Amino acid sequence: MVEVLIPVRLSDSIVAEFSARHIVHKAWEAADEAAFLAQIAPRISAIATSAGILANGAVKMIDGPFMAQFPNLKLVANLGVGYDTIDAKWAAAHGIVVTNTPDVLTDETADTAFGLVLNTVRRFSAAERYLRAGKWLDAPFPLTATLRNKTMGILGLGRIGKAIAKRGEAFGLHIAYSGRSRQADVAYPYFATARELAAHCDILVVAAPGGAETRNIVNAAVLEALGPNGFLINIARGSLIDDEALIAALQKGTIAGAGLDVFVAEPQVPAALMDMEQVTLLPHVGSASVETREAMAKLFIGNVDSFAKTGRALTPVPECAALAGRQEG
Ligand code: 8YV
Repeated sequence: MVEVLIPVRLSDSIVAEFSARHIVHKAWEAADEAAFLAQIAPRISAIATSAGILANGAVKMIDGPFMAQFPNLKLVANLGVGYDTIDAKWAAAHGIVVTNTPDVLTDETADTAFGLVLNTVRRFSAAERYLRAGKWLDAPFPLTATLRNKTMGILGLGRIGKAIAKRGEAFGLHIAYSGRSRQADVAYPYFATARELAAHCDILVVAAPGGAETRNIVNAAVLEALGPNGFLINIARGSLIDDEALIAALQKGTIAGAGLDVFVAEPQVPAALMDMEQVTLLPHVGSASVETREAMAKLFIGNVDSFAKTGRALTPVPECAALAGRQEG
């Protein structure tokens, strides 16, 4: 049993699971968060969090100053594979292991990405709106673009990127990729920059981690390179795309369309995107099936349980892998 701080509102079932085995402190319920944290700080050895949105619309950042409040903190467990709200480098440098929930959501998220690809290129949502509005009675829905003979460029060929590529291959798409470095065991053509990849492909799928390194990596120049027949799909984080540039590109026809599951200030979605027929918008549902969210919750809680029992976490993030290996078993 450990004392766990939960800074953001998590589902009742997850909080109940934690409470059954640990002492849980629900920071989101405190009227005065600072006073609440000051009172319990020395007792906290684990934080269980997610890229959760607070009541005021802000995202809870687990950064150095936040973690530094807890002198005995050893673990920050994240519900989700993306941990851009946690400063993992700072944590590793201060003996704190960060964990995430990889693998269990890979296929679900890749399915969602591919659903967005199909939906955006073939305009299925727009076609359904057309039918429901009774317009089919007047005329057939306009012909759309196709996936035939197209190239899908994947920006960020990690676990999820590779699963998207596999789906693309099954649909007969050519695959290319860009990322921090060329991968020795991958035969797809590699492009060193997002711009070069965009110039080479018809459908640019963003699947790289969020954070400072990738902020606005898809900018006006990348969209220009993608071109008037190109589609942009984002399944990663809103922060990777320069929103203003994207809206301008869609308005001017610099690109053909976009499929977006994530947004910079979600759940807020830029008003300009809302009325665009060439855009598919999803409310961050990449991993949101019952089974996958259960598997994520199990691994999330499992990391805290394992740490409490053995001193070792199950799935430390790469920044903390060496540190996790040195933890007392
Ligand atoms: C979740 C995600 O929506 O895993 C991620 O990084 O973005 C999603 O699976 C998020 O973690 C909130 O639970």
